[in-house]
Amino acid sequence: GELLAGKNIIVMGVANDRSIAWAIAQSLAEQGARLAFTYESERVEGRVRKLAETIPNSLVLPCNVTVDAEIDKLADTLRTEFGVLHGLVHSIAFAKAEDLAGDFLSTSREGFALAHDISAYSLVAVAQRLSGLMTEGGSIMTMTYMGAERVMRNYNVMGVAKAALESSVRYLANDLGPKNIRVNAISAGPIRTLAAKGISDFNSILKQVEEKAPLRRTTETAEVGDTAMFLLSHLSRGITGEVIYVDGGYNIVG
Ligand code: 0WD
Repeated sequence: GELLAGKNIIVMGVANDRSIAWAIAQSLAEQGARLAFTYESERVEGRVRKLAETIPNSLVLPCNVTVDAEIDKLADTLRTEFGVLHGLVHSIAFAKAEDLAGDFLSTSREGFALAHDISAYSLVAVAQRLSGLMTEGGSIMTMTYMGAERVMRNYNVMGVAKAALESSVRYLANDLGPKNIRVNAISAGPIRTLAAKGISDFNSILKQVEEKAPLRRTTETAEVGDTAMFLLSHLSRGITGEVIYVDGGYNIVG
């Protein structure tokens, strides 16, 4: 069956075919959703367009989440093209490479602000402008990591930004619940993507998961995609303000 037939969903954060957002898009398209993709800049536009071409009837729109005017324009375009919006996938994060290695202690004011702007505030900024299009209720989801809750080597400022993101999920869920708009996060196990390239010593992180996670293997993007599909569908209608782990159970062990 098609769990998302007639649903219009925006997917933010596809950079290439390894992006978690791309796996999410495929799970959503399989269930009949109509998709709009956004890209950060011309740097990734070509790749996003090429991928989107494989999904019939999808849209591709610019949106650098650090620029309010671009989010405003996105909202206008979606109002024209979709009318009603049912879902929003936020799969965006960024920190300077120098802030993803060594000590957290040495984080600069600027690096801290940048990581929080792109990785946490952007969820608030897009929810603020796009939730108004969710006139039939809706589901918003974002991507987080266990480094929000526990100290993980090299994750540093991104862990602090993810903590802000997870807390933002709860406050947004409370604000938007009366409109039947749900807000949740998936906390994924480590996956080798472009963003992961920024984390030093990522290989040893993957190896630890293979050894210790109850499922004894690392997380695949398709597994995240299917959980995201569940969160965007009516099957999850009782769930909001939650962080759901898709990590092979790693978070429950040592
Ligand atoms: O192990 C992992 N890969 C995990 C990732 C484990 C748990 C969570 N996550 C999270 C990430 O923190 C992020 O929030 O999942 C989300 C998606 O990350 P990804 O799929 O691993 O990485 P990637 O394919 O690089 O997508 C993130 C994209 C950016 O990619 P690049 O690498 O080009 O910076 O976020 C987008 C951009 O496309 N992005 C922006 N989009 C709009 N405006 C901006 C911006 N200013 N900055 C980055």
